[in-house]
Amino acid sequence: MSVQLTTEGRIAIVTIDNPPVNALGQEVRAGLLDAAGQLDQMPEIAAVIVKCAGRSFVAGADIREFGKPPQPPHLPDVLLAIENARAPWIAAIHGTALGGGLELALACRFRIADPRARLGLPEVTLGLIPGAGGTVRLPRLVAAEDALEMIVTGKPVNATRAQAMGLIDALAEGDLSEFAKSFAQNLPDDPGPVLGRAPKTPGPEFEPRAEALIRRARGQNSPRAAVDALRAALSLPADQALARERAKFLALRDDPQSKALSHVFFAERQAGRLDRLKGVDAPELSDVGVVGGGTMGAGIAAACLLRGFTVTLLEQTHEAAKAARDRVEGILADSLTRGVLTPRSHAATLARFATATEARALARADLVIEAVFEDMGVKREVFARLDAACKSDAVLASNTSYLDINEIARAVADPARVVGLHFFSPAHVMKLLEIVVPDQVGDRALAMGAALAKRLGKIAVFAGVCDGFIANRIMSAYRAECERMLEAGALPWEIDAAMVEFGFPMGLFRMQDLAGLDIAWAMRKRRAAEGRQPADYVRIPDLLCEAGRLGQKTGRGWYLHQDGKALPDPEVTALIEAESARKGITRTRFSADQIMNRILTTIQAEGQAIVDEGIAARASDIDVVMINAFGFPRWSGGPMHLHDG
Ligand code: 3H9
Repeated sequence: MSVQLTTEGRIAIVTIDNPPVNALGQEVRAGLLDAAGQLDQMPEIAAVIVKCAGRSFVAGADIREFGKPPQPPHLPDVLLAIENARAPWIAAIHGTALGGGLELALACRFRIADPRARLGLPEVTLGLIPGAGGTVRLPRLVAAEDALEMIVTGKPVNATRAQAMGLIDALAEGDLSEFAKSFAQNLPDDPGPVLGRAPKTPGPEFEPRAEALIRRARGQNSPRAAVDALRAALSLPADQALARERAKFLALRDDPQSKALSHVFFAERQAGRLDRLKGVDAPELSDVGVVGGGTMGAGIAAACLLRGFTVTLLEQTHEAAKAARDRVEGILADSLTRGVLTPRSHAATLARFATATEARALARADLVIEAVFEDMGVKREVFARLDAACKSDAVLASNTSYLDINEIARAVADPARVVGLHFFSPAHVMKLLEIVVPDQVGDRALAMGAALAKRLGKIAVFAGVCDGFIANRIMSAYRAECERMLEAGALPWEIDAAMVEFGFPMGLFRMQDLAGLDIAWAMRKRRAAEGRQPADYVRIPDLLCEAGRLGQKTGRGWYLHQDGKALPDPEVTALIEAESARKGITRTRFSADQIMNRILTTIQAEGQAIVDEGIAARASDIDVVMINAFGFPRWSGGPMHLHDG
């Protein structure tokens, strides 16, 4: 039984127990409706507390039911029964109250929460809008602008903010269940059902903000629908607004975007799982070492510090250590400015950070992440030093983005403790972590990688060893295809415009200008020296670099950068056209569709090859990587989902 009804004197307690996250599946909905019906027949009951067993309040509708024929009772009907119940219901919230879970709480007469709770309506992130009264009830409790933010961005708020907004009535002091009982015994005056109240009047900033949020969502449908539903809630009688909301919700549930986003939701959770790790406990992890304090190493150190680890950063000289410290402190200062850290937690975070120049400073580290220059000799030398200096069960990880980790692992006595942890820059911001699986790696090292990803709040994807692993290998393939299109007749800004229109936040060439063209240039030179240049090699990027055009930092790259704008540059057009002529290629125009077709076909073919070779465990891992590493539009479901969808 996933819903239990008990009584204590004049108080009834309805407990939802549906692991893992108390989703509102059919059995829970039926249980709640049944409880509401029974309670209406119990005149001795003066108040009803609804709470959850386990780690969280209700996390929403059961996403696994999406795509199946809906089974009654439907959530809106269950919530109306609760809202109109004879005795007032009180939601006692701990963990997260999300989506349908928050809608359940909104249908209650009162809401109280554990101070650590989080409340949100994340339906837009699944291509939906709240479908059980969320858009109608929320603006009857909180300011229209606050409702707009919550419903259209999908971002949850913490309990303190929720109380300040008027979303919850009280923060629990001490044990939530006990607090709920005492709240129920001393109920405030009954404010009546939420639907019976007038919606808040939007201020002048409501409409401009709504339009800005719609523009920001670009190709995604649900944010616009969410704004429309909220506008209806603010202007129509409640019953009509509820009907509007429901119709929009049902239409969106059948929209390919919501199917795609549900696919991504489950794909992201699956990508970080490996059969061989079933039953393997997460190793102890509190002390992290980082070797190399450049942009990547400093970002990794900051990411670890921000999530509570003790971090020691190793550099070669005192000057380099000082520069690394400055970088890390810069990131932490920025986190303080943005309110991620309070002055107190900022000081505590700094206190957990040390720099060093001797490897023995890493003797206590549970995990050491190497982020030094991409050179096999340098990396092997670092690993040999770590092997001698670190405790024998420390896991040693390399952040290499394309070197052979098997060869790096051979530099230590026990290769079982070497794993790849490939972060994306900036490491404290980007969500993806590729956990690279060398041939001789042990379960403990892999479990350490998975544990780190979880603690850092990152999305982990396991990848086999190959040149570029999953992300950079696909990136190399479609970059080469884009370069071939340049030779064949397209221009960089045409390719970028096609990608942006498709839904990427930025085109490939604009992104390269931002990152700088010199790193890839150095890599190409190294490959050429190793005789690894393909027959159809395109020289255009090299010609740009040779002309001193290294991207935004030199004011010129694929674009001309002037006054903060990236402008098409006739010099680049001339350079590209000259190269086509030199190769005897007759240039033809490409439409945006043709450009995207070629990019997608290349990504899908490379993705399939990666799956076929066993580098990725499943096609959906490719989707997770493309979305989280390169901004492939999430609402498309990713390249492989698009192909099979
Ligand atoms: C909605 O509510 C629509 C309504 O407005 C209208 C109705 C009419 N359903 O993420 P985790 C599973 S739309 C089914 O690893 P965490 C998840 O797959 C919904 N399953 O843990 C995983 O299973 P497994 C709006 C769900 O602690 C396990 O729970 N709600 C659901 O890092 C643990 O998940 C949302 O969008 C679900 N709703 O994070 C909330 N949620 O172990 C979506 C989770 O078998 N959920 N599972 O792989 C979340 O944001 C996070 O899961 C949560 C926990 C924060 C709750």
